[in-house]
Amino acid sequence: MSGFTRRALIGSAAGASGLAAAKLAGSYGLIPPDGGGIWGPGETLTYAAQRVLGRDALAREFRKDQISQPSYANGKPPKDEAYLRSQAAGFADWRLTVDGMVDRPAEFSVADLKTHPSSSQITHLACEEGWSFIAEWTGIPLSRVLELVGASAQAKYVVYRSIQPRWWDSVDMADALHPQTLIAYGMNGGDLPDRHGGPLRVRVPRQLGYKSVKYVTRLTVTDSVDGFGKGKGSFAAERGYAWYNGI
Ligand SMILES: Nc1nc2c(c(=O)[nH]1)N[C@H]1C(S)=C(S)[C@@H](COP(=O)(O)O)O[C@H]1N2
Ligand SMILES: [Mo]
Repeated sequence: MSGFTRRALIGSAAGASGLAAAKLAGSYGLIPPDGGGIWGPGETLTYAAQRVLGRDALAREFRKDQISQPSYANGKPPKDEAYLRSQAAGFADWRLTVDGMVDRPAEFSVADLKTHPSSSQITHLACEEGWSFIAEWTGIPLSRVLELVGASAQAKYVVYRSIQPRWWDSVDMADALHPQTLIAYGMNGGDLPDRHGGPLRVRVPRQLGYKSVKYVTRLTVTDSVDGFGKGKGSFAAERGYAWYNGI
C-alpha cells in the first residue's frame, strides 16, 4: 500500500464515482476476499476507507477496574481426545505451526512464544450476537511471530486455523502487523482459560469477536485466500458474516 495516499482515495471518491473509487481500491489490494469481485458495494468501500484512513488506529484500551466479571465465552472447550490429552499434559505438546510465504517455517510451543517480550491489553470483545466483555489479554504480538519466521513482503494475508476445524479466519497484513493483534496465551493475569481458547488464541481487538479464533494451531502467510475453504477468507464469511468487520 506504499505510495497510496489518503488524497488518492478521497479525491477519487469525492470527485468521481464510487465505481472509480472501488476500482482504485481494487488496484491497491483493498477489496475484501468476500467482496465477490463486485465493484462498489458498501462493504468494499468501508473496508477500503478504514484501511486507508485508519489502518494504524488503536482499539480503545480500558483500566483494570473495568475488566468484566464474569467474562463470557462462546461455546464450550473442545471435547475431542487430542485436545483433552494436550490439556492433561499442560499443553506442553501444543504447537503453533507457521508456514506459507515465510523464510523460516517454524513450530512454536507455548513456552517458545513466552520467551519473547509479552504484550498486554485491556480491550473489549464484542460478539456479533450482541454480548460483550472487557478483559486483559496477554501474548506475543502477531507481528513479532511474522518477524521471527521472516514473512514475505509480498504477503497479503495471514490465515489462522484452530483445533476446531470449522474455526478458521484470516486478516490482511494491516491487521496482522497491527500492534494490538496478539497470539494470546494469557487472560486477566493468568493462563488463558480453556473456555476462552487456551492455550493459544488469536486476538484481533479491532474486529468483532469471531475474528479472535480460539485453540489456534496454525498460521499460514499467503498472498491469496483462494486456496482456503471457499476462498472467502474465513468460515464466518462462508456463513454470511463479513470477512472484514472493523469496530
Ligand atoms: N475455535 C473457536 N474460536 C472462536 C469461537 C469458537 O466457538 N471456537 N467463537 C468465536 C466467537 S463467535 C466469538 S464472539 C469469540 C468469543 O470469545 P470468548 O469465547 O473468549 O468469549 O470467539 C470466537 N472464536
Ligand atoms: Mo461471536
